[in-house]
Amino acid sequence: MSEHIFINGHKHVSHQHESYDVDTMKNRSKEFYKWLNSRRSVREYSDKEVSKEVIENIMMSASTAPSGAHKQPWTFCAISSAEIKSKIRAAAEAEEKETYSKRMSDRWRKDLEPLGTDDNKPFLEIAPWLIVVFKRVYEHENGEKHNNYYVNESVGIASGMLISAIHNAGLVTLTHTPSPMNFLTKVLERPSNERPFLLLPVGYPKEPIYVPNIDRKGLDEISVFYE
Ligand code: IYR
Repeated sequence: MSEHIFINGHKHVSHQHESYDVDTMKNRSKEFYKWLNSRRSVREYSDKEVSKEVIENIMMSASTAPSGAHKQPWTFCAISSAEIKSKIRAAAEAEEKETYSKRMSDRWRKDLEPLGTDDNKPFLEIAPWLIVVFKRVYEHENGEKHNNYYVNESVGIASGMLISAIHNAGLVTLTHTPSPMNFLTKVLERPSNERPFLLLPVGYPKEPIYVPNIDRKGLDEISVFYE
């Protein structure tokens, strides 16, 4: 049995934390940054299969995220069914058609132009898996509704970890945000306490794959030090 103590009557278990010497820490942090910086959003996919076990591991990695009062207010729906993927594609494209033709400002359309996005979303059928992240706004407990805490923050962090886990598995994804997204609640028959948050295709990139030639902001643009 693991070593434990009680704090205010609540069990706390001993935690094994790994620390490093300064040089190792510098090296690890640099290597981790380089590895994360090699991730790119990919819009064109191969239909090559991805094992369900990999998807399960990826979702369990995301679910290690910190969350408000440890409520873990998320549900990850993993879809490989061709029938459901094509329903999602049809509904997403219908919304995106409206978005690109009517809802977007000229400025928004212009900002997206270098990224080459449009209302056509073939990846929703071609990628072997779609993961739809739902946020759980409240829970039902003894017939009562109890709101979860910091739901957007918690699910945003979990989604970031999901994207990193996909990258770690050697797969690619894209944060697709069809708007409005409520069609996903219907297609996936989710309960009323769940709201769609993000849709991520997961798979191998089409080969060869080309991505927009973008730069990421430098340290001086993203940070301020107070020493
Ligand atoms: N949701 C649309 C439009 C879109 C919006 C932004 I901001 C992007 O960075 C990319 C796309 C779509 O998924 O095409």
